[in-house]
Amino acid sequence: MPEIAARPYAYSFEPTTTALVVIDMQRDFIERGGFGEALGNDVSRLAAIVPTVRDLLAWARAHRLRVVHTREGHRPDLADCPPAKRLRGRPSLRIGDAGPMGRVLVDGQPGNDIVPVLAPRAGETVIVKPGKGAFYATKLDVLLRSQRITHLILAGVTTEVCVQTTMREANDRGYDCLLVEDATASYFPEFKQATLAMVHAQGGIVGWTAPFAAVRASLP
Ligand code: C5J
Repeated sequence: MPEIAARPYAYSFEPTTTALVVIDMQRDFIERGGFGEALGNDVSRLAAIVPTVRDLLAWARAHRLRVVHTREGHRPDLADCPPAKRLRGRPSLRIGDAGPMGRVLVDGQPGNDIVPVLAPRAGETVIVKPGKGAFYATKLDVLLRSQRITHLILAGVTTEVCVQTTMREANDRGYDCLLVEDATASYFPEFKQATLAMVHAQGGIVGWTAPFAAVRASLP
């Protein structure tokens, strides 16, 4: 069985039962003028991982791993966006408001699209999720189980919010999860580092982490 040189120890996986899950690499978080910037963040930190995520996708496709993309997106009527989410803070744009890339975090709007270079291909799964975790209020678990997926390799943004939440949800559901260290980013570098440490502390309490080079080396 292939092995990835990971922290806290080697991660074994079978390509036929492993999916790459790319979290929320959407324009709203990564491009200027979107929700990420409206919250006061420097989006260049997130844009910096796009080439690595592109290479990770190419690796997964070449080795026929299943590929899942997620987008954080709400219904146009915002019925799936509770006030506890919409009304927090004092951003210049709230979820559902019209911005330079259409309505913020609304499914079907230009800003909700995945950045073009990482666009899903035919046959890949796209999960539109109203929460931070990709398992909450979606069919992700059913889809993965019907495809006999037991292992998840995760990438995307932001490390400590939607990526970490998804990884914890997945681990509680019995999936063995590995987070690709240089294919995930946060607006706060210290939060990213803390999240990586939290994942692989205590013998891998949430899962494993490894750089993309180690992932690629496991299946040349
Ligand atoms: C956030 C995400 N940060 N994809 N979403 O609100 O992490």
